[in-house]
Amino acid sequence: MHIFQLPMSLYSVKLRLALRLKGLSIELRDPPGGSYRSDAYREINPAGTIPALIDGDLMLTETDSIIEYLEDRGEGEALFPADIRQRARMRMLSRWVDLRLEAAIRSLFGQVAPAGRRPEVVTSADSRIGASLSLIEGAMDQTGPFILGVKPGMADCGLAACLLWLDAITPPLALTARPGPRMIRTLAAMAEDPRLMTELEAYRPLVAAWVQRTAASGT
Ligand SMILES: N[C@@H](CCC(=O)N[C@@H](CS)C(=O)NCC(=O)O)C(=O)O
Repeated sequence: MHIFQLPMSLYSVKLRLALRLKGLSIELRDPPGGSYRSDAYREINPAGTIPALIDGDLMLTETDSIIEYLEDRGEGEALFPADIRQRARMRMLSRWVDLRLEAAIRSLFGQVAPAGRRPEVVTSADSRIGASLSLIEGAMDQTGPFILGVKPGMADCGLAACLLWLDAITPPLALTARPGPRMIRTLAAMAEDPRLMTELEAYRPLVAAWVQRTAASGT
């Protein structure tokens, strides 16, 4: 079994966080040709996104599908609660993180370089980020510290990756959206989890360097 992924990719770090939490060591490979845009990678994964998991003749994309496959194999630490209603909520929250929060954050990647920046795009995304953070915050476990209670799960992996990116792009774009008290509590709990911190502290400088380089560029 192996995973095609790239060090800088947000969804790749989400999967790497899940692997760390599960305690699974699966070989990580760059896509052939070094890019998800290569023809060789398209032949393996017609969707062209990373990450992708290869297990024999099984090719899986979509980070949550990969995490759920590993979960269903029953290996490593569980990233879902036992109760089926809570499991469903874990999926719902993970989709909110991906489809709302991550999408709004991603829409700002092209705005980090000052030259092409459009203030109305930044303002609109900032407001969508704020709305997504509030939506997720309102559905989080009241006592936490993680999204659905005392253990970090699939949705926490996506949230950690998104909040790291949000933190990095906030200064150059002067964003106003901020995590609320439950998410701040989650960040504090993540900072005390060596499995998460090992991955996040390796990732943070990559993102910071990209933001610094891009914000200083003329394009
Ligand atoms: N819904 C996908 C999104 C994955 C995704 O967008 N990955 C980015 C890199 S972080 C990518 O492959 N972008 C290339 C593209 O969309 O063509 C997932 O959950 O895995």
